[in-house]
Amino acid sequence: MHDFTYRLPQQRTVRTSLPGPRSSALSERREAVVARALSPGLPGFVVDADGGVLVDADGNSFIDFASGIAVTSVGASNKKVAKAVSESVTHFTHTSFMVSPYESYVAVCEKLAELTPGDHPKKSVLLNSGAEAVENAVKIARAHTGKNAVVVFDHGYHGRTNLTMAMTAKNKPYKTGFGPFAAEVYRAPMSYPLRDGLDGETAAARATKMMEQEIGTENLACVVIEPIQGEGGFIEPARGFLPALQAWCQENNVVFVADEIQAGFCRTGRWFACEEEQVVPDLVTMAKGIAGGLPLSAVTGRAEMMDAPVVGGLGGTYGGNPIACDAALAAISEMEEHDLAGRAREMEAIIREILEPLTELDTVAEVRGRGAMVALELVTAEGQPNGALTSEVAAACKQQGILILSCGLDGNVIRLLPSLVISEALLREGLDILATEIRSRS
Ligand code: PLZ
Repeated sequence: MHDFTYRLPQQRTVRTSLPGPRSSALSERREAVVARALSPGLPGFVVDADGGVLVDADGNSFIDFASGIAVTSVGASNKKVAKAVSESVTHFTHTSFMVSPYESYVAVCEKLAELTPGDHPKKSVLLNSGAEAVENAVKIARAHTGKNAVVVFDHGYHGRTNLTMAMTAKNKPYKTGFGPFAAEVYRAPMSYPLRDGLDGETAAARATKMMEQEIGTENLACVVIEPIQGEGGFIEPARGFLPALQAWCQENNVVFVADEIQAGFCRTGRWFACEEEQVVPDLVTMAKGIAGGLPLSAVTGRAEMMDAPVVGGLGGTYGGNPIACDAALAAISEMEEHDLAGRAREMEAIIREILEPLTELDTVAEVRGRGAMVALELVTAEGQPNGALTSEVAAACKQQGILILSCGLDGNVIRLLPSLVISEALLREGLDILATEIRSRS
């Protein structure tokens, strides 16, 4: 795997106890003025980041296996993105595309039409956050079909706004105390091979039967699914599940929406995760990796669906901000130039080489995922979800200077989301320590 040239040393260095004195002082200030609902995971305040490292206020350098939750795929201070952003701000920071248009917005939509699956005519709308993209996909599907109901899946995650809270499966912490939630959102059974043992077609038949019996296709506007679930536990449906669902949607005038917010933009070794099984969604929601860390999201889809909302029906003050659009064009060109999808596949080989032997342990039920989106599901000796072990392993890794995130409804999945430009040495070092921490507790 080839490495890049980096601005910061690509080294793990723990100089102080964690958090160090400067970060501890910053934590005290945080506790006084930041709502307690926001509780950061890293025991350090970040002052710099590049390639595969995060540097904190005390000079500790962490291996970053989180990438700001799958955002900084091209690196957190990618040179091309930094240059595009600096140039962009010297011209104009904002106009609101709805008021005074500019070229970069159109150029991003052209790029999305080219990159997203399928060769049909496509159009896009640009927004700020993932949740906003999902909300807009639902609006578009409703306007297009004239129907109301929305189907999502067990373990799914789609955001924290009111409609997307209803679409998100996990209650605590995302929904606790925040209801009532939006109506007409239904949850279908997901394909989860480790736990249900079903092949893709059978799992899809179970889901479509539920939709027919409990909702009725005449009421159903759209099915929204993450091709590989993110927050829900990196659950990869059995092969055949997504194609069968998509075919059923097509037969029943139901809009098939792929939520590629976490899995998209080269993360899984392809531009979009649903390409793995040649699934062509009607609408795709994107965010995170799209703009090298700048807040940008998008819905791209069939032109006739995207044009269903009335003129003026979609928008927002900041959506498709010019700085974020210039950053996206730079980030996408980095992905193309360095074949970061290919690099994600090479990363998967290294991750599997180091982590797959752990499945011989009773505590590691499965290594799953694709590209640089791979996870370990940890269980007890009795095969039950082991959230306690997962938190212990993640905490031990952090103390050694590796930022690792967990996920899953049971909090028992360790997920890896390294930057797609991390050096091979750093990737291996972080994985070796993770493997040692799991072995020492099994
Ligand atoms: N759809 C598939 O993964 C965001 C959320 C972290 P926003 N995932 C990280 C947290 O605790 O808030 C996500 C996603 C999928 C939608 C979203 C929502 O994207 O940009 O966070 O709104």
